[in-house]
Amino acid sequence: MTALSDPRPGQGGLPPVAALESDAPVLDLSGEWAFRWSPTVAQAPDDLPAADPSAWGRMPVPASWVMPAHDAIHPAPHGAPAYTNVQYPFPLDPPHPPDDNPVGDYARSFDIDAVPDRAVLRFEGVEGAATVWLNGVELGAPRGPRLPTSFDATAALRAGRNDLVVRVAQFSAASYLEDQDEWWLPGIVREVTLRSRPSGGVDDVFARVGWVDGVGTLRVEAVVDTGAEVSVTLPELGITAALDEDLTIPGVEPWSAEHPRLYDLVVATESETVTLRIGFRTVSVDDGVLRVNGVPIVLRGVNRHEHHPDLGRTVPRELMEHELHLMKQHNVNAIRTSHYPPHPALLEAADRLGFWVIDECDIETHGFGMVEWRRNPSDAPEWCAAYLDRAARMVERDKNHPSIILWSLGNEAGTGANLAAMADWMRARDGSRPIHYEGDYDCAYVDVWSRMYASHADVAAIATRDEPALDDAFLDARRRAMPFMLCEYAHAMGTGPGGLTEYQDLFEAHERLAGGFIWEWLEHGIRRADGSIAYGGDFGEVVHDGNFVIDGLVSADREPRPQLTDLKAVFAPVTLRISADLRDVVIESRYDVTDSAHLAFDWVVAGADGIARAGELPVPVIPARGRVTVLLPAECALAAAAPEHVLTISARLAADTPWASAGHEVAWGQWSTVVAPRLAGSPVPRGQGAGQVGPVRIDPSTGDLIAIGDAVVENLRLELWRAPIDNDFGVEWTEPGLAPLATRWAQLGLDRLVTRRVSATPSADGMTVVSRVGGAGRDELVELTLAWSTDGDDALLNVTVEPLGGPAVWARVGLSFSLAPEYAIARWFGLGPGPAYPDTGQGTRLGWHTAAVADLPVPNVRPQESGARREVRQLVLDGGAHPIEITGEPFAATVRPWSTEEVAAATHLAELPRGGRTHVVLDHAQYGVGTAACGPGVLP
Ligand code: IPT
Repeated sequence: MTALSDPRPGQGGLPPVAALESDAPVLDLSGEWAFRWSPTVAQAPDDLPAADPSAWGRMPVPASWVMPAHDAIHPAPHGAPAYTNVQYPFPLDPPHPPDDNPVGDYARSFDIDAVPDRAVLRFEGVEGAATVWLNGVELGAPRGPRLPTSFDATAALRAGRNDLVVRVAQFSAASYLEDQDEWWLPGIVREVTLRSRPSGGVDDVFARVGWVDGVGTLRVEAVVDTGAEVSVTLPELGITAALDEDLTIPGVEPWSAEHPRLYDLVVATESETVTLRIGFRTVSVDDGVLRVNGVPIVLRGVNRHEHHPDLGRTVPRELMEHELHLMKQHNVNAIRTSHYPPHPALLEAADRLGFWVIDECDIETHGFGMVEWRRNPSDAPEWCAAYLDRAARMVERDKNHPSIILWSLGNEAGTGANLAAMADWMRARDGSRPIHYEGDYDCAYVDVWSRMYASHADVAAIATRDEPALDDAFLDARRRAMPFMLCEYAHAMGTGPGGLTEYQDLFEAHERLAGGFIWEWLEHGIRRADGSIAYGGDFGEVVHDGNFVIDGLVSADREPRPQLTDLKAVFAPVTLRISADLRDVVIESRYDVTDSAHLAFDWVVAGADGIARAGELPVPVIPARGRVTVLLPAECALAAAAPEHVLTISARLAADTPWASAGHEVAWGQWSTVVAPRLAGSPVPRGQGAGQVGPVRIDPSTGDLIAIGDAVVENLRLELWRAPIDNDFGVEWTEPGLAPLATRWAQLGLDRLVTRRVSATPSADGMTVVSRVGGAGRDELVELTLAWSTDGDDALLNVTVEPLGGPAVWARVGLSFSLAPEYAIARWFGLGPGPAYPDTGQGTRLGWHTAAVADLPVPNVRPQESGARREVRQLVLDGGAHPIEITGEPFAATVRPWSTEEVAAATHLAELPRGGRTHVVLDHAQYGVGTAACGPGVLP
């Protein structure tokens, strides 16, 4: 097994070719295979390929073998997932893997009637170092988990039964190139197929497609077996061409992510027909701006990993299709395939549904950054062939996809000659797509400038080409002439990210800025036998990076998280601004390519009792990047102007699309007259005697709030803390000298405030209670004054919070208390239905909302503060003795079946206690959430 220390590419494979749809027969070998696991290479039986697999366990193919979900069909040990971000889980001793190197042996048999002219055994992706035997003949050794390897299987194949055996060692030299921030999940993770290759068949096609000045261009190159006659046709256009002929095709519609127009291209010989779906488009960098078909584009993107909570690295096609529909529904128009080429089906879907794609090569050596990049493979000659091999296998497989507008060399691999060599090779093979790689800070070998998590201020400077100069004047001038993008920004971990709107405003305002990609689309949780979701460390890993792998816009089960709703609003391709005087609405298009003909507009006026009036809003077709002012119909303006009403104008799909039905809301704008909503006027029983203030009962000696009506209230107190969100544990990139917020709050003792009652003084119509509050051992005291009074019907509470020491940063300024668990329903007028913090909640809207208290917090895999509703003017807590209604100046309400301390103490969702009281926090102010888990903190 010394080959495991070989830094060169895999052995025995055929030259890489495009993934083509052909009429030649294909046998899909997916399904349950025989499987045997050994904890180390040394302990793996030396009996392959002859071993009899009948006594082995079972394992699905494709899937990662370490997943707990396989326990049912493979009860014997089969290893466990391990999560590391930057650090490798083994010492940096390239090119050697460690001795603790688990092995998975796979076997299956299949029958064929006859051996075809030629046969290819194709592995779409094997994670780990594989050796492949067919009928006892060694075919070769694939490397590179997210790239295909094809073997010529003709000689080894026989009519009747065939035996296929694959040994996979989890670690090898190749692992040094696969240090992406994700779980280590070995296995045959993509399909295995046996493909018949007819003599005289079409082995490879490269359709070089462009669209220049309104005219399509096309040149079809092909690799054809034994020089057979080839026909090239575009049936829809009635065009027949020769190979290598440069065609210009007037009148074709261009392809774009907004209008993904595809044409069939048929390449045929006598023995085989392959069909491609091509799109006419040209990508360029002109005047420092990224353009497609001459038009500047804004990437509203997400980073997408391939992960499944039960299968590991394998994502079933229907689920992948569902993900892309979700993205389209949420106004996402771009995907960076972080950090490796995706399953080929994703690119087919991206062409069809319309996404701008950055296809990224399967290379990351991030862990060498922890040792100042010493011995980084990216700059060591013995690794060059592996880098070039991966570049070629990506470009050759994916070269025909119109959705791919940029090739990316990889992620976080430092700098070095091997990356430069990849860029040179890619340019020579396919000069039609600019090259991306974020790690090349000086942009010596890329065509676009890309950064991660840059602050708003940095992006603003770059927008106007005012970035600090590089030392090298030539490189500086070159980089200054490039477009800019954020290949990662806004880390969507836990409660957050904040600051999306401010980034988007910059992207929309400056042509140099080509937009960016949120980190990241998907959480990588793994389901355990008890159904709970695991993160790093939960499988006993010695080194791991905890829950840093749980940072997505959707859960591992693809449930949208609140940040996806917010992102939809921020990414909206049209904006609607209703004038203060209800005269008109200004509608602005952020489409780069298409006009608004596919949209229909309507208006709704709603009040506390539901919809009052609604109608259509005729809007003229708005050209791409255009704007119209539309007068509001009298009926609409009149209804909206009535007291206590909210007007919402929506832009919706006028017709069905492949990803959403007609009526799907794309964007909206609001306008409202509601200042203080009508009180519900529910009668609250009230007692008599000392300490009774309207419906509220206060202990006359201590000043403690005892009850509201018949509802017992416990522990009314000042709250300055929150259960730290993931961002509160991060060091802000913009202020690296500052400790994380969670540390600063703990130093102040905000998580363990101690109260001293100073006075409880009766007043004419109530009582005034003064307390001093502070953290044990600290002198940053706060004086809290609760002045209770009544207007006869209601209890009025005037709260004064005065800091006596300082300065200090607080998570919030609020009051909390708890009620009996029967108070399990919340109704409010304010922003909703989802949560909002000062720098999030762009997707929430003003209105009357209802939710179960249990549904208000976000079910974060690692519990943390979540679920605040903002701009609340009226909150009704219901389900108990009688409704309790709270009104006031707009406040934030956090209502949950746990206390702040209980949320903070839990490390996993299942640890949160059940059946506890209903805890209510009413905030006058809250700290924002920012994105400091990875990136800048909260904007001032
Ligand atoms: C950046 C990585 O590219 C990405 O894979 C992920 O780890 C992300 O951070 C954080 O979740 S690298 C980091 C040093 C900015």
